[in-house]
Amino acid sequence: MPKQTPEGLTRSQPLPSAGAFGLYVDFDGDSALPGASSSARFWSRNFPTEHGLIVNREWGRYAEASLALGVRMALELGKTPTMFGGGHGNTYFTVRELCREYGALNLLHIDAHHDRYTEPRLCHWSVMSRIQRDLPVALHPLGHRFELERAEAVSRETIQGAPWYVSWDLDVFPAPLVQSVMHSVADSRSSDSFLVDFLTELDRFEHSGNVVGVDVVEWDASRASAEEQTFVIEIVQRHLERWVK
Ligand SMILES: [Mn+2]
Repeated sequence: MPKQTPEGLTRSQPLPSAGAFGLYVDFDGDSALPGASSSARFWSRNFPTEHGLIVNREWGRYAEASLALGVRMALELGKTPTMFGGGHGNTYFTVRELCREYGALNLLHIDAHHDRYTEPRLCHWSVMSRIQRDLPVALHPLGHRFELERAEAVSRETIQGAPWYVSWDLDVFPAPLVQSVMHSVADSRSSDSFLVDFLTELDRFEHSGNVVGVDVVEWDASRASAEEQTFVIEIVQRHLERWVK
């Protein structure tokens, strides 16, 4: 077990979670994250699901439509679309499709970056602005700490009765916990106290049975050390088990 891993964060069984529909994204969109292509294999190996879809970069401009298709396939099977890998811009397409289904969403946005710059129209650093402008979504930031003064304003108001979507950018973790990201953001706390605070904050957002979509994005598994890979698997699994029934 990695030394940074706090007590109690142990791996039980890998997914499949019976309720998850895996969208394994071999498509980093605009994030230019080196090695994102091998991350799809990493995710599908470590988080296998009974039903799922690998979204290949060869699909080019159809990749985005295929994300919406994957969400639709998940809904038809009564499962929770769970997107692994790729750039954060892809979140726009899963969230948009889920809004069509549920009318509105509360979105828990876990990230070191706010992703609420207003330009360009849609990329991995403007995706949450775009979502907020186009879609009936309330954003709930968690872990944001980079250039907050440049973030488009957000309403923390929860949309009553709307289900939740969890979007988890793995660069929320400072090095040395997670380093294989495009733009790591330092944190003044030690790794241990960051984790304690982070897990406490995350625990405040428990909406059992009410999470209708999840993504885990912006990480290059192929560059990560074995220790970092283990950390990511354990912490992601621990929370997917709660969110995806
Ligand atoms: Mn992000």
